[in-house]
Amino acid sequence: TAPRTVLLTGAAGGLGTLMRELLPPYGYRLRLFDQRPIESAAGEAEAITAELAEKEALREAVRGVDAIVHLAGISLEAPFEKILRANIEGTYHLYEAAREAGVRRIVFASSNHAVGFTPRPADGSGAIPVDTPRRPDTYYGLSKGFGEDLASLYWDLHGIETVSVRIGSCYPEPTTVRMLSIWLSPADAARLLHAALTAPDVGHTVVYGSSANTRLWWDLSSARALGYEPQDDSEPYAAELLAAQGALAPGNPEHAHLGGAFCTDPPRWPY
Ligand code: NAI
Ligand code: 15L
Repeated sequence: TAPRTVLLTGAAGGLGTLMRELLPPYGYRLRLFDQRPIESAAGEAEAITAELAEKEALREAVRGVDAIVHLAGISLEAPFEKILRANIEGTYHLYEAAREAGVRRIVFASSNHAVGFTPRPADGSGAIPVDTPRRPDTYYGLSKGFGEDLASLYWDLHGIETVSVRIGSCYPEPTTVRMLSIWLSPADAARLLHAALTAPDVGHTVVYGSSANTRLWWDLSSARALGYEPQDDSEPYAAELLAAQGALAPGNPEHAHLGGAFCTDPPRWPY
């Protein structure tokens, strides 16, 4: 049975806004948390405006929820001190609040950038396994590896279950050639979060988060084992993106790794 009330952190962000639309049809009532002020809509529980550093607000936010979807944090590269505060300390404060309140299940928005320096495999090979060694491409990616290890610790020590989802690129449409391989459609994101919230006995499970893309670079089997059945594929966008941008060039450092241009100094977005 689906958890009823779910705390959605990062609810004001891009993914949070999409999930506010797409998760309630699965039966969830969302409590919203973000440092940016937002108002809860009809059918949603309250919206809490606070930073992850505010422990009292976090305690209030987790009280009585059945599960947490943790999206809040800095979502691109930033100075280490900012990543430390928002993503590393912030995720720690969230897990501590969850432990104190007895919350049993968290879905953590990890990222492909936790393993971003992994060499780019052949399109469609699905070659990158979920237990590939961590190769963060940024302080941002490093913070996602920290979050995965924190989730592992809180499972082993405190019995709090987490699904860490290494999200590819979740936007309404893929906008780059790289995204053809790692795109997660918003509808598939909701399917995957629902599976991660409801699958039994996940302990700490790491999955990649993408649609069933023809050009997929990684292995979706641990996600499918949760009951996730992706319905979308980026391929209908391929011809137009390839015509406009060209194929990924092996000799180009922005194209050589899973993390794309996060792997250059300075990191670039979006390619
Ligand atoms: P976003 O930047 O649009 O949203 C993040 C939200 O978190 C913002 O509304 C921001 O105000 C809030 N936030 C940041 N620091 C906070 C703090 N210290 N306390 C409270 N709230 C804070 O990012 P997006 O794209 O919605 O991503 C959501 C999550 O998913 C992030 O953790 C990101 O790293 C992860 N992710 C997203 C991907 C994507 O394709 N959108 C890909 C891989 C990972
Ligand atoms: C991420 O982790 C970012 O949060 C998102 O904005 C995209 O840049 C995505 O990775 C990506 O790799 O395309």
